[in-house]
Amino acid sequence: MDVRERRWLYLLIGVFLVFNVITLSPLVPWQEWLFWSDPPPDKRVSIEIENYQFKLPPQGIEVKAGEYVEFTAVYRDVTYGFGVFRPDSTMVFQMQVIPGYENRILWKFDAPGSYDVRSTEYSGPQHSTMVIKDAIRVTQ
Ligand SMILES: [Cu+2]
Repeated sequence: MDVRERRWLYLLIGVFLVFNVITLSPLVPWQEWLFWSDPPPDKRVSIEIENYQFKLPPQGIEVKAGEYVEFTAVYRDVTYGFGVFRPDSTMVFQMQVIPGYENRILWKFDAPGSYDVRSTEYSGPQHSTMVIKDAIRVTQ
């Protein structure tokens, strides 16, 4: 390897290391969530799906902005998606849910409002009906 090539290689390795140290560092003031963070959930919400029907908690889903919510989804027949959307149809988050497992996601809502739940994985001919408007209410 040529000396100039070796210098470039070392420079690139240095840039890679510095970039990763900075972006993974807890010293970065805007870094709220660290890769190794494992906060305990403030609230747990169980969701079941079978035969193209979401079974949400009967009392509805009401959470507070800023609290950690653990969504647990158990799907009984095929692979569905669990997606949460804002009223303007932009996605907040989604997870693919494998049937027969307890699929978990931890989320913190930043803004109060009403959120829709949709299946985000094509699951068959009734997939497009899998929408629940205003399924999650996030309060201040
Ligand atoms: Cu679907």
